[in-house]
Amino acid sequence: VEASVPEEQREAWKKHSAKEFKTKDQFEADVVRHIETTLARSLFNCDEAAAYAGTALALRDRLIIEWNRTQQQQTFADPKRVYYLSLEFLMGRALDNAILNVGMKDIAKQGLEELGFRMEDVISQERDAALGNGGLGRLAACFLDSLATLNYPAWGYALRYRYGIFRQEIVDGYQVEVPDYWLDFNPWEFPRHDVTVDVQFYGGVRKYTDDSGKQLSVWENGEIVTAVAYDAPIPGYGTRTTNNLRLWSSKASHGEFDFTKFNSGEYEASVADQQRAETISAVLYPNDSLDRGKELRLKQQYFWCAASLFDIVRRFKKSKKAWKEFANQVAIQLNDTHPTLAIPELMRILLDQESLEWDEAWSITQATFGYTNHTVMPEALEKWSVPLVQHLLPRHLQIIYDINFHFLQYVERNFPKEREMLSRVSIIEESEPKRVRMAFLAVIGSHKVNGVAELHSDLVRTTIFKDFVKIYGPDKFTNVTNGITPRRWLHQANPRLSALIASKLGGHDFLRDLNLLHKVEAYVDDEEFRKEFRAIKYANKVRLAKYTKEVEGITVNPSSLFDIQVKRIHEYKRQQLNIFGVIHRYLELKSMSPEARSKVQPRVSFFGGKAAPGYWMAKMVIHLINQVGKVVNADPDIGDLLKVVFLSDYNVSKAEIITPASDISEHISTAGTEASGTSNMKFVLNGGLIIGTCDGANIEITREVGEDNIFLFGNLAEDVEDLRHAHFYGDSFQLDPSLQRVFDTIRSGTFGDAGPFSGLVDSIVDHGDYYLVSDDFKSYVETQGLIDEAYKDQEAWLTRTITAVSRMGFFSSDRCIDEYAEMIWNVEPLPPPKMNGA
Ligand code: NBG
Repeated sequence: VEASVPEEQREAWKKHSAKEFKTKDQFEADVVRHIETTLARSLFNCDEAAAYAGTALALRDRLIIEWNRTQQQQTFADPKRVYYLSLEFLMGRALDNAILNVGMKDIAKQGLEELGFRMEDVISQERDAALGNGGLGRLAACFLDSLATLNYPAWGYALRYRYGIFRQEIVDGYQVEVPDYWLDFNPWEFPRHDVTVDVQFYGGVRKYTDDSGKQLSVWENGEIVTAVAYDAPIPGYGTRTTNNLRLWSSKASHGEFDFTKFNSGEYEASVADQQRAETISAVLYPNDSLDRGKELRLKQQYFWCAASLFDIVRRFKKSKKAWKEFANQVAIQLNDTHPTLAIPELMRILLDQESLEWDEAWSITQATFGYTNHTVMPEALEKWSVPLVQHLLPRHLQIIYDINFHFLQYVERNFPKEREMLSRVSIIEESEPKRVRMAFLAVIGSHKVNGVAELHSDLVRTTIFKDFVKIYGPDKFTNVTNGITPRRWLHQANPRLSALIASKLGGHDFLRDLNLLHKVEAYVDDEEFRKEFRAIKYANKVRLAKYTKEVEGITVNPSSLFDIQVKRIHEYKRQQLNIFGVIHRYLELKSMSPEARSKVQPRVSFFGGKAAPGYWMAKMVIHLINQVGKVVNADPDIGDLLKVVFLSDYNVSKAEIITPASDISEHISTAGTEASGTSNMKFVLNGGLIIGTCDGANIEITREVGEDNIFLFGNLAEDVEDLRHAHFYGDSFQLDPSLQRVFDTIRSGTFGDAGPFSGLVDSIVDHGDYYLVSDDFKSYVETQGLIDEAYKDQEAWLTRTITAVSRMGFFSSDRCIDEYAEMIWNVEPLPPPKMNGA
């Protein structure tokens, strides 16, 4: 690697090279310098926002030093790197995490105090980087944290959406979407105006013969949009390794506006191109587990894949290695099917630009990619219409057809007696119009395919990719159960619990090796430990109660049982089952004698989550929750016995307040529909128990914590198909009387105009109850009853929660990353960079 500064001048560079703050004084000096110079403010006009900005910039300086060194180190060592392609990274706030990961928590806290600010207030000034919908995007964020912490040379690639996921406001009990202007101030990104890639759309394909007589194709005469890189540092915990997240932003290829058009008076046309180009990276599609097949979305996917692959190939080519080395240097993980176009794009580069033969290009491609599937639900599996792909990406469509041709030939040769299999596994669905099945393309173009929890991976093998298991053999398909980073989801969200554990385990090593938590079990009978554990849970509930009062205006009693369901609103996640259960509870309370009521366990039912803007049913669930809350919370008969709270605008930073405050959290999807879930792990790790179905990672959580420490209910995945069938073809559809009573109450107008709720009720009563709410209602309600009883024995409850926490070591995302590294990527950690004087 060549240095740009000659040997003789390097001394001066070394002498003045940027230094990181080490002491409280130096930290304060950096904060004040940034406030006074970078922000042009002073101690006379420094509000909390300015204090946040100054602190963030001081921390950022430190991160940059480590980041530069890490990148230099990686360039010199040139190890195999991992590239994690994800359209979503739900990062949340960065400052708190950065302070923690560089080990400066105490210094920053004291330093800020000396400057007149409270750390919590400063931290809460930051806007979430909300570049994701839900679990899939948050998983990607946890993975980045683990990759850096474990010193893997890894980059994330995504889009720099100008607007993150919308902000949710609740108006008259309905969800209203408001734009999220998260980029107004973002100190965590670095525009790299020198790192750009021109990406082509439309145009046509020309065939030609080169000098050696070889037939080649070239894609040309398309429209060019430029991708500009924005980089964000990702610090590992307790290590100098600071990895990179590269976000692409789109702009017109000819710059701000077209002067020729401007000069000839076409003012609007001159900026129109710019606007059209910028639209590509403008918005994150707010659909969770639903494919809408929109052209702009396909544009986004290709824009991001093309820019990222160009960048990856450019980096590889610098090393001057032969192409056959590519897959020894590069592992690309496809986070769901969103980046599947990277497969034909790599083929295009290898065939059309590097003139490789098909077979060699294909074996490099397959060896490079791994694909993670995150759902088996048909409505979420992406399929792009062939005419759309033809129009936007004509060369890629040819390549996809060629891939399919080779693949089907292989299948035909190996399974000559199974001709019907050909149409089942073809990448092209013979529909009207024809469609490209992206999941099939991802399977065919990757060397490994994984699901995200054991049950899910089994379903992947036995349902959607059954034929492919037969074709490729079982080894291509594997499982990596999801995990969460304990840095954010224990230490940051629940500092007091983290401190308590550290006090017993002799330090914070468990944050790097979560299996050490098993040692906590030895304290399950230790009175002093129990007392503090209980006090922490109570304090976290008080914190959520305070938040609920301040933000939602609802008073809740922190001594009540806190029952929480926060996640995207979706019929398969069954918030409707929960709210019907709440209505049932309300009706039971109303019909009780005062004497009976006095024995009831008081409870607060918290809900939170966004509905996709076009998802009517999900929006009506939100409305019903709010309407029920209005009635129940104001009912003088009920008082503290039941409160219903909808926490608006659920996001990562709110999850950090909500998660540690649960007694019970709900993970109650129809069996077989929730691939894994990750919030289930977060709640248990923070000392809450679960009510859940036998679905996703709930099953492995049960295996780890023990059946006594979780509340399972409901039908099993293997029975779902029969139950659905029976709804349609069985004798008459019998509703449980208590569910019937819930529906009668809704229809009677008890919770306001029943009109909006008719769809919800009808989907169960008249339209086959696809999500089996009626089948699971009774066991759900009974299990909630068991929870009420169990909670009354506070000592036994405490024992269960402590035991469960101590057994959660398996669910660290560090474990996931080591599994991916070994089974799928074949990459090794690289020792962290050495720092000046370190
Ligand atoms: C989601 C699943 C969750 C899972 C996350 C992360 C999609 C398509 N899938 O159950 O619904 O935890 O992925 O794997 O968003």
